[in-house]
Amino acid sequence: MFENITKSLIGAAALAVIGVTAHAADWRGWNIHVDGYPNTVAMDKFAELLADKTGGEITLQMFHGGTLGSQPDAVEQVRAGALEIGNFNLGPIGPIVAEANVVSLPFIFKDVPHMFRVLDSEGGAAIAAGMAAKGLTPLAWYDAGARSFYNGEKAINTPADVQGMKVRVMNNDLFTGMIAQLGGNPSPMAFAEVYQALKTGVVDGAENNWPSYESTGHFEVAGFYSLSQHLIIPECICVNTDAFNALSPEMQAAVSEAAQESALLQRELWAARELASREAVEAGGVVVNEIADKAPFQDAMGPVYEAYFETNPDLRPLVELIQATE
Ligand code: BDP
Repeated sequence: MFENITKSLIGAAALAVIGVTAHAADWRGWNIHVDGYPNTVAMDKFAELLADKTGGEITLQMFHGGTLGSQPDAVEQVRAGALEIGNFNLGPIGPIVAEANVVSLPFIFKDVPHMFRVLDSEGGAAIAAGMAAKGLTPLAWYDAGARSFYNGEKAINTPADVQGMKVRVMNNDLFTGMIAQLGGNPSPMAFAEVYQALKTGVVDGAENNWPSYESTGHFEVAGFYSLSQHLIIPECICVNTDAFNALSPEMQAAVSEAAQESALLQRELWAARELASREAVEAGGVVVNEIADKAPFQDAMGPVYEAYFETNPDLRPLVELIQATE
């Protein structure tokens, strides 16, 4: 028996040694969303494709539901290499990467196809380079639709309706500025805390896309959804820059390919989930309000843009490039 144990220990040690040499990496990944959410399914697919395309040399263990911490914390963990992979919204990355913050300027994109055209061109390359330089290399872009306002009290039709309202936003000065310009009181808060905050009246409202409004149950406690569509922000599969740069060119190509394929799947799932989530919340009694004239919301954003240009004078051409992109 002792001999058997010794043998198997030696076997395990030998395997471990082989494992170290055969394995390029064992990665860990962060995602904030619940099971069945498009991003969750697509990140699991990414893990599967990664193993396939690298012949098992790179494995990825995904941690969903934000179990490894809030998004701003996870962004720092990936930058520091404590985690290798994250599915991040570019909103919370903006405070770290000035170039990436352009996508968080309210109403910068006409619609989601416009956003992807920008990401696939020179503008996207500038954003990606800025991110890589700060430790977050984007491998592919996910769709996160458009974000709109919701609350438990009333439909929002004009900026005056936001007056005095306490509105939860993601962590980014552009978003606090946006709410302040509409006359509301911005409240930056972690995603996981928003449900309770809405329920207990710590905040009056929040803003998000259809799938997150539905999957979090926010619609149960904030039943007026008004289609302001003020933010269209992409998401990334991001990898720690050093971990990616340490790979051979072949491995890097395999990782990128896996991410691209995952993104194609995510975008397909996203389109279906947007419709399904809207239907589900409507069936749950949500009042959906189309805003007839969004111009007053857009016009109110002048000072948000000016503040951005003041801090980042060199990024004005990038903003203009995006606005000029058809
Ligand atoms: C969702 C994003 C997620 C954000 C969340 C939020 O997919 O990354 O953390 O919004 O509002 O739409 O915090």
